[in-house]
Amino acid sequence: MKIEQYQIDQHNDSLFSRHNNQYIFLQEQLGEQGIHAKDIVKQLEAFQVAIPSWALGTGGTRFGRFSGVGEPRSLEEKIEDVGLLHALNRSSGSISLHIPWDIPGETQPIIDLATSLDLKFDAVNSNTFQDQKDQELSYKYGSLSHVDAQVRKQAVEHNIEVIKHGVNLGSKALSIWLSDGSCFPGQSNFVKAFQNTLESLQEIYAALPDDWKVYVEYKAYEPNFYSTVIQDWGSSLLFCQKLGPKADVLVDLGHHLPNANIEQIVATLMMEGRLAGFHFNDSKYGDDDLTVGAIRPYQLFLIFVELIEGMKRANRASDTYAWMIDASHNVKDPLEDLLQSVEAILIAQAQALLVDRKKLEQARNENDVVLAQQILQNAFRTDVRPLVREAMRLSGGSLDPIALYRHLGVRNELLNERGKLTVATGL
Ligand code: RM4
Ligand code: MN
Ligand code: MN
Repeated sequence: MKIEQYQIDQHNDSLFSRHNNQYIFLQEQLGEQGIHAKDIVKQLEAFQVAIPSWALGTGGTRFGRFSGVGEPRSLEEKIEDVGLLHALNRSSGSISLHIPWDIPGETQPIIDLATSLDLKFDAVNSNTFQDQKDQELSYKYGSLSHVDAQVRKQAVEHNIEVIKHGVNLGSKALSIWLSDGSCFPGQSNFVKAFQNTLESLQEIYAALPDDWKVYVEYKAYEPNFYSTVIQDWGSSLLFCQKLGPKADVLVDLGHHLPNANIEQIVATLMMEGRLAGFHFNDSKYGDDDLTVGAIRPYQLFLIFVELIEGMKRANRASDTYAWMIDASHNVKDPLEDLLQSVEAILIAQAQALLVDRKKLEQARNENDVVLAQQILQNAFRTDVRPLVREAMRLSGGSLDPIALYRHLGVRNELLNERGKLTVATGL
């Protein structure tokens, strides 16, 4: 299924006058504070968030999986789904593949399909957290950190294979998340596990093309529950520093211990120029992979305050970082969920762009704690949705993506095309 531009335009026509009133009102209000709504809209228009191929279907939990309907059955259908999202919001212009879940058959038709939908290929992800059919050695006790050099070799070769797939598609980065670690005290030698991992990563690093990067993702726990080899941003940064300038730290919002100050982590990584980008999601307890902004929108806003500050300081454009959603859906339609996530990211960004940096710095220097808090909360409490809608409208997207998705009966169409019991994920 494809959404045609005239369908978007027609729907927008019916919503325009209401939207425009709201937008003009906000533009005036912001103008009084010396903020140009149009500048913010421009920045929102430019912001693109990659969609992970594994989030296009229902994920499930370790207790079960309740299948959605009309889920994509192939890589082609996954790309088509991202095409639907991008047509609706014009902010989801790339797809991130997970190998071997998404091994492309013939490359050119895949590239042609993506190009026809205005999509690019984001970072490619390797997978050594599962054993694949016909795989010689098992990753039950680890992969890049394994005590057996043969297992490490197999895992390194897999990563190099993933780079090759990425090169063929035009990706520019390999994203590595290691599940390696231990479940019980005594099981693993921390130092040896680190050193084995470093050696393995060095071999992978050596296989990166010149214009490629490797993103090193950390995670505090799960599926290992006592220790994780790359447990936190510090370990990840340490690996990256030892590897070289092509390695940067990837922050997944759900990969911290409870109540970690993620915005401070972001500030520090950006100060060091070692932030690769993000896996956006939200969580109440752990790696819940919930819709972005569903639980802690203020935290998301504070993260964007640091991101914007850091990008300005480094004089780097937003498209030089890797922005991706990493979510899993159990009870929502995955496409609706992803639309909500992208919107939440743009809202947080728009709010953060409202922060008066000069005044904030002055309040800090004068130890005016009350004013500093007020400056942030004034921005956070502004309803910036008209700015986000305007950005989507101007770039050819929908003023209300979820309403249009429902109005067009997209899921029902997909059900008719693909059937009821389809499975998109490799988990
Ligand atoms: C992990 C991690 C990785 C993702 C897998 C599926 O928890 O977030 O980024 O590739 O899940
Ligand atoms: Mn992740
Ligand atoms: Mn995760």
